[in-house]
Amino acid sequence: MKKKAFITGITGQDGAYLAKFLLEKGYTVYGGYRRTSSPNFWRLEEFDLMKDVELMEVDILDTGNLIRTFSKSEPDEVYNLAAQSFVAVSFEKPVLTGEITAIGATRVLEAIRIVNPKIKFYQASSSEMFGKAQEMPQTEKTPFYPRSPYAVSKLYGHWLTINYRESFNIFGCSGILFNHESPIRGIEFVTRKITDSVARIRKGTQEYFEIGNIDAKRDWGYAKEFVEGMWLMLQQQNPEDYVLATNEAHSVREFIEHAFGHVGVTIQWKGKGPEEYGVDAATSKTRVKVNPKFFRPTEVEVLLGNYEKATRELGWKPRVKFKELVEIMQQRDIERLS
Ligand code: NAP
Ligand code: F7E
Repeated sequence: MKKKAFITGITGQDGAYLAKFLLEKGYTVYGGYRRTSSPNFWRLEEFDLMKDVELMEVDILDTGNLIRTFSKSEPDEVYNLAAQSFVAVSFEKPVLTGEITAIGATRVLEAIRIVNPKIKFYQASSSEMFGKAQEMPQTEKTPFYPRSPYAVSKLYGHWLTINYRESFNIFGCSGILFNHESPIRGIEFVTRKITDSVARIRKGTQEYFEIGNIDAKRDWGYAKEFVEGMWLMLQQQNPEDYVLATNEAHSVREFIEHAFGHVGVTIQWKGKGPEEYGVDAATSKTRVKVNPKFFRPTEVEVLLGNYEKATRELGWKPRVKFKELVEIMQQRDIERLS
């Protein structure tokens, strides 16, 4: 019998990669999308998955909707990827972020508990839960210190997954995933914002772009590899939580330098703090400007993940590291414009 998986958040970055991965494993894949006035399937189209994924309209704000959806699709595994996932927006929409990202996970777990508590459950937890990091690098045992309404909401979903595992014996795993990026990353996240802007500057259709805190450091991995880790967690004997990361931290500044480096431009930094800007060393044209409007009320300065447990127990490890990731993303954005 073919295994069946249900993915909430099918229209997002990880939804597309996970759907592709599970289809290749021979799963029947159901994808939950929320109703919007215009279709939002560009990632599934880019991966040519529209004909293979069984799309079902489901909103994680609505428990009854989830119950009916799981009753109809009868999944063996549910991957809860749906979230209001943009940290910056969570400061402006904390209630909505909580409804979707925290209580949304509760609704999905409740639907599983009611429809079939044997369904295996993956919760998309986040390195943002470490926030003001209490140790370097961070492991599954590092104390949490969330720094945004998004991170607080993810922490709620994280602990609820553990609670449903302990209270109701639900096979629930939390993947504490560090930033993972790809050519289909949302354009508002810093990596894709940079590679898209650099491609436009190269083409001559954009002069410069504006950026926030360029000294923030992240542990950036490749989304295509991280979705395999999600699946591996649900194939184990016992449900547990795992960190997926690359164990390398790089700054936004370095990301900008490498992205421009890929198109043959050397960036020279001038000025300080909110006045800082980057010029093309060959032409002296300004290509990047810091704009404090992109600063966050509370920042996560540096995240660095230790993925030893995932390697030991799942056999998972990242292959694509920082420089290759920047190149993959930059190259795709150049191709998109040509
Ligand atoms: P993403 O691209 O922002 O995708 C989020 C998905 O959630 C989209 O499909 C979105 O639908 C959907 N969604 C939002 N509100 C919904 C609702 N009320 N009902 C149903 N669906 C809803 O995020 P991602 O990068 O793929 O990340 C996947 C998950 O992993 C998220 O939970 C994220 O918080 C978490 N995570 C991501 C990272 C990372 O670095 N990418 C790291 C750790 C954890 P629309 O397309 O309609 O907006
Ligand atoms: O910011 C800084 C910003 O928005 C990264 C989500 O997938 O990963 C993601 O959250 C860093 C921050 O991602 C700009 O201040 C500077 O320090 O790309 P980001 P994020 O906040 O790390 C985690 C693991 C998730 O779980 C989330 O769902 O870059 N930064 N200048 C900027 N960030 C943005 N977006 N735009 C800027 O102009």
